[in-house]
Amino acid sequence: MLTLLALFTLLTSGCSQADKVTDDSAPPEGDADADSDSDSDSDADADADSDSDSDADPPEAKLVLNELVAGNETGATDEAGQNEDWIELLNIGDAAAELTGWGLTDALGEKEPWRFPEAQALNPGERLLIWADEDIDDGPNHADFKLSGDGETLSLVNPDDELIDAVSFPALNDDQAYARLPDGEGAWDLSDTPTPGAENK
Ligand SMILES: [Ca+2]
Ligand SMILES: [Ca+2]
Ligand SMILES: [Ca+2]
Ligand SMILES: [Ca+2]
Repeated sequence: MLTLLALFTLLTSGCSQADKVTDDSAPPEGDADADSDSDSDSDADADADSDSDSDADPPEAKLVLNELVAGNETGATDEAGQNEDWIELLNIGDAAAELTGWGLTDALGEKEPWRFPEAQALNPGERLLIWADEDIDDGPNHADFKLSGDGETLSLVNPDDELIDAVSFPALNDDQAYARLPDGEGAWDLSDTPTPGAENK
């Protein structure tokens, strides 16, 4: 009985010593925890900062070229009922884009870009179709150039003539589109499903 008690005491003290050892080693761990806590705190702060930064950033418009068709045979028709080449613009930013003074060209640096003739804005997520038909009298959004089915380079410039976006498209079949996939942010690729004024697919 005594032996058992002694053993029990020994075990108990052993346990409590082990606990103590753990407890003793706990402070550094605690420090490490405190460090990692403060790290994660600073991470959280950094996250919060970047969040608040993005919150603090003024909303910005971001216009991109999003899709084009260079040989429209059976697709969308313009105000004159004609199948024409078209270019789709998309605002992937979080503020409205004022288009006054912006321009499109298929001959950057060689001739003055075609300018959007009327004050118009593009809200976030909104699209605008520009007809590339040289029929500037068909309506406001008719560029003074066409798109070559053999491929060429289309450029979007801002009012300061800074290049904002450009795409060099390959030879396209009739009614074949060249489009950002996924819509808005993706790389350009061929598409047999033109989506004028709608999300690319
Ligand atoms: Ca064409
Ligand atoms: Ca036309
Ligand atoms: Ca052209
Ligand atoms: Ca589209």
